[in-house]
Amino acid sequence: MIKARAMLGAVREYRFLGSELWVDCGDPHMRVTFLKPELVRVRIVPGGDFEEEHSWDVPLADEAFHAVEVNLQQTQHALFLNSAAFTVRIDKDTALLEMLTTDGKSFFTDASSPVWEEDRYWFTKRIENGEKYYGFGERGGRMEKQGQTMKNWATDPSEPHTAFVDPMYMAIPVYLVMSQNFAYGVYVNSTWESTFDLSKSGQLRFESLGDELDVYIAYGPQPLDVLEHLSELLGRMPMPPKWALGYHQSRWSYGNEQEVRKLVSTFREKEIPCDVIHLDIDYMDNYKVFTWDDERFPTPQRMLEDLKRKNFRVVTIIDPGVKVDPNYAVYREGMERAYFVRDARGKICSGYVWPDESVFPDFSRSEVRDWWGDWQHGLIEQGVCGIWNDMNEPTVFEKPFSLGGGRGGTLPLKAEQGAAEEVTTHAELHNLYGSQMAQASYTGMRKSKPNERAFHLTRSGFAGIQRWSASWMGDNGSCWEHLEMSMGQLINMGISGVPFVGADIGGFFGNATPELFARWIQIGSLYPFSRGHSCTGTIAQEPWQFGEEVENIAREYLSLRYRLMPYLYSVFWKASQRGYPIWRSLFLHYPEDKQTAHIDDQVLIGRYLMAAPILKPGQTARQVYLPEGTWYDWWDGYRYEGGRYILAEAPIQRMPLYVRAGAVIPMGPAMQYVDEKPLEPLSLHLFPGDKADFTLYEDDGVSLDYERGKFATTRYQLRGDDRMAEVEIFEREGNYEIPVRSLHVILRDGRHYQQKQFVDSGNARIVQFQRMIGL
Ligand code: MIG
Repeated sequence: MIKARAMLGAVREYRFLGSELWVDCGDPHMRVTFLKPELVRVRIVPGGDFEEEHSWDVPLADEAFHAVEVNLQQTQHALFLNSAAFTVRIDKDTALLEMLTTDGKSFFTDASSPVWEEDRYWFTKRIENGEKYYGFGERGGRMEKQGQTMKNWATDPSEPHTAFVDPMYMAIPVYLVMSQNFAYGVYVNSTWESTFDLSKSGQLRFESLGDELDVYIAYGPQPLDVLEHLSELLGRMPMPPKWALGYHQSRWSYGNEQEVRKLVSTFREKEIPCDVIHLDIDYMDNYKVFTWDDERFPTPQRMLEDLKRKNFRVVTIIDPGVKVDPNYAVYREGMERAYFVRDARGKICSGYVWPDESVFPDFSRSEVRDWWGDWQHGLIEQGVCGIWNDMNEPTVFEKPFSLGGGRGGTLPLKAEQGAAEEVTTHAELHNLYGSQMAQASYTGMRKSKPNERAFHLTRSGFAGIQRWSASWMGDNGSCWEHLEMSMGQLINMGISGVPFVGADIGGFFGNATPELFARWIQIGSLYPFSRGHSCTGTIAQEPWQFGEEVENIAREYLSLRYRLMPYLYSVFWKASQRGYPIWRSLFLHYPEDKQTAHIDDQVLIGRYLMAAPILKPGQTARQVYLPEGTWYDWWDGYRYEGGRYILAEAPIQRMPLYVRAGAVIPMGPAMQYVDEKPLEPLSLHLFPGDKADFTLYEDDGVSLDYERGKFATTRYQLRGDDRMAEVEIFEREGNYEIPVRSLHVILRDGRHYQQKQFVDSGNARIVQFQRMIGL
């Protein structure tokens, strides 16, 4: 029997301070604080010694929220803390917690008392009938997570990604629950190693190292409302530079300047749209960060300028490991200033990564982050446009790679990190290492170019990583299972607060077949972050490497991405404003439709567009679920009644794609790179049916002026009935100047297209069409 150090007892005393309730329940003390009517924070700690704030805290401080009115009621058995949105009930005999909706449904209810035992604590929550569990950050396996045990510990998994791979690179203790007729979400504020255990039916168990149980619960009732509240707490993605929404091409590695120049000219010759080239580790001199190999890349600045002139941006990889080499300035400086992580006895922690023996900056200290940003400045000055952080779990090996590397691990858990006044162990900050490195890098770029948006990509990160970075799902493989896995993975990342995500198109390890690549680029062209990448030693996987047919497919789907840019960019804006995912599971928009609960082989891109990619070899048709309502086939306009499965034809050239009846999708001309041409014409594709409301967002795409209000929004409202369809175009708002342009309003009424043309000078107008339904 485990002897508990502490458990909850009866409520002995309580104090109510307006929006916060303090409860003494035996040894542990509890604080329940409403930050918004829909967001509550519950902290419980033995002895009642609540933690001070840390500089590295992820959630927004309580003081940043406006105080909310809550009222306290009590009965003989319980205390009830009521906000306008929901109630927290504390049982007087046991101090167990129950959350209640206004119509009395329970959620996030203790199954038993939390327990504190030695260096850890755990809590258990009842899983109510019919609940479904999503999110939990970056995982393998299916979208809905009951039955799984999921560890939060940033790791480079040594085994291939399967349904069982766990943990992975990111640690994001955030989840969303769909209950009977409402949704709620949870963020557990622990950076320590922790585990969500859903293996026992009817119960969620969370166990973490550390002492203070600190958990935030957001109530919907709609799932998107939950994501909005959680993202207010954990932060949202800033608008990325628009070019970062273009296609990215990477491989390990484009080895020299000629190869890169050839690569970019091939994209343009073949008219395959592309904006960004990634340089993997071999551009560096002996893998020393912030250097160039001067044989492979003798004139980086000139190369970067030329590429920029051709409208290609370059992103370079930067790993955290700094090569131990007294002749290397980054190492020397970091040593002199004591910026590298040390163990408790003051010895620098070194280990083996690409540069051989390396040391690791302590990114939890602000002066170290600034220093790193300053080193990065050189690359930015030379013309590098974005930074890609890899190995930042951090992953550290036992032996030199020339001797096989030995076991992959991380820094010693007892190593010390943090500023002098808040020194703690690596064990506590490990999960933040990737986020803090991304923060250093992102902030550094912002400092280097004060009025430019920064693009950063990271492999590791913690909750809130979206404030600094896009992320990709690490080392997948060129196999159908991984194409399929990317769907649920990216959907769950969005639910966990990280909207700008992608997986390596074509697969990293191994070699894609033409068919696999074709199917992958079809859906990959609609990934929020769309990048092809491939491991060293594999076949070339650029879009033209698989023959003409596949090349044409890549061109067609990437061109579609670029034509959809006005729509996509507006969906990104929603993500930055509200924290809504870009890639959305069907249940986020159809929470009442229980069929959608497990569908992770289809995805909504924004509100209106639904992709149903082919994820199996040899398939030329698939089952597609159409939620309630009417749907149009994107390609041929065929109209379907939803609330049922259909069989979709999908010859190799075709990825099934649908639009909700009741959609406004703004599109632009095809382009070779983002903003190659003005939005001329702006095409407004209308799909009549239900009412639709869409706001087009426009700004200069590169500067931070939008933060000071320099942007334009245009609201469109579609309505009508079986006989007519009408779109109301509201007057353009905001103070970003848009030249007069032509506007094509296109009614896509099933197979019938009707088009009307106007001059668009931002004025309001109503455009009407007679429908030809049934003709
Ligand atoms: O030890 O930089 O996930 O994208 O190409 C492998 C080389 C290190 C792992 C990354 C991958 C990258 C590779 N890196």
